[in-house]
Amino acid sequence: MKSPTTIHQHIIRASALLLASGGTALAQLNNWVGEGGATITGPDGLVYGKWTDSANWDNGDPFGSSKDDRVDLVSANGGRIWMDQEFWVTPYIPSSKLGAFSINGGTLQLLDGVTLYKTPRVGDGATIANPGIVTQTGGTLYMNRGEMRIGTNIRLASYGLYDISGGELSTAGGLHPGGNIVLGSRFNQFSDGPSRGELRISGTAVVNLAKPLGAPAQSLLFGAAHGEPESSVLTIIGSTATVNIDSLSMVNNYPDYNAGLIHFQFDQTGPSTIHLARFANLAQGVLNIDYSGTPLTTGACFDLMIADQIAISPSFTLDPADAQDWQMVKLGDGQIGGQKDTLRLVYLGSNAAYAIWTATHAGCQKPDLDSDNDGVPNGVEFFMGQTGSSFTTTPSLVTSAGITTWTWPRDPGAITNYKFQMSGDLQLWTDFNPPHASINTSQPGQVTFTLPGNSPLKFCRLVVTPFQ
Ligand SMILES: [Ca+2]
Repeated sequence: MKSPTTIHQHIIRASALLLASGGTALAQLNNWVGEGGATITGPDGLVYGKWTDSANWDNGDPFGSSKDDRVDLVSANGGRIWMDQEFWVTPYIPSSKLGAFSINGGTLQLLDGVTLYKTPRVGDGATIANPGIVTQTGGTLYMNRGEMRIGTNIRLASYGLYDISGGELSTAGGLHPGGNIVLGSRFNQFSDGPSRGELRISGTAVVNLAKPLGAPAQSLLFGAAHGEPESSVLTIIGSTATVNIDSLSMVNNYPDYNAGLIHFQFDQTGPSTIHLARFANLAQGVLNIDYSGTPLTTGACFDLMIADQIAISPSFTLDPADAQDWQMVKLGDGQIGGQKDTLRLVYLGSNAAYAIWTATHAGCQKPDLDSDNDGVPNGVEFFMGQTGSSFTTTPSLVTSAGITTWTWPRDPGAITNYKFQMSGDLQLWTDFNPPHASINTSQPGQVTFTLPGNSPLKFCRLVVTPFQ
């Protein structure tokens, strides 16, 4: 008998963030505090018109009573406006600076907080019925040193939304790079009742949050919250936004509260991945997934975050309803300065064990592919308990006392269907399905196939099908 070949086949349907540098930039910052003219020329060499320049506003009265202000790209000053007042978008305060606010073009540079770390606020003291909302469809809003609070609860109730579907929200550029954003408050829990602070990113939006120059050390923080609907929320919709965040922290000092919600809504084109220059600390909070695309197969993956370091605590969890279909997998060494870490979402489908295996070891590939190009399909490597990232040696036939056997290592935890097949011509195959007298599974870590003696069949193979 010709020695059978060891065909082992699986058959399946079968930016660098821009930071001001050193003392030179800070000296420039200080110079801006006292500016009171109608225009200033920034260190970027560009001229900014002061925000009271009525030509820059749709109603010419940003302090007025319309509470519906809008900044557009205008010819004057190249469409650039700087603001030396506090930027409060909330209908709560009778003498409020702004109500609902939209930016559709041009550049709005917030200057407050240069030395005092003042706080641009969205929705402070507002309610669901009368929220504070910033809508950005274009243009650029440069935050600055200081802290933008969306839905802060210094007042009893708060309801704030920064909804950006186009243009750029940045703490990384402009005149004063280096602020931070808080959803809710980092000092207080959300009060009972419908309080909410949300940063919603969709469309072609670009969000660039740089490393803060002052405290706190994270560029995006989630305040203590109770979860939907009273929560601190980051929503990422679709796959076409750009999200670059230096650092993100979901942790608070209130054990009875979570640290908010990250909400991804996407279809088969995937989510916009959050890229973090430094770290994501996911100590508390909830990950909520809304998938609305075409049906997925076991092991389909989506990368939600890529960072220098991602830390996930057990108290950061998938929404219970999502956990039936999805699981989080973290890749990387978890070290600052090491390889990048990835927070990956994997669709469990009909075989959660294979899904997690391929998300971890095989680039989310299907079982019939060969992620490490060593000739052993992913499904077989999964069966063997291999990592799929190094050359895998497959077993040879052993003949003893006239009996030929083929023994495969098997991961007892690798739930999968398998069978042996033999053929005389590599065309027609005869199945040997377990349980079968020729297949010995008495050892949990291996499977031995005893080839039939005096068989005209010359070839054999192992077929692994983790899912149909
Ligand atoms: Ca392989």
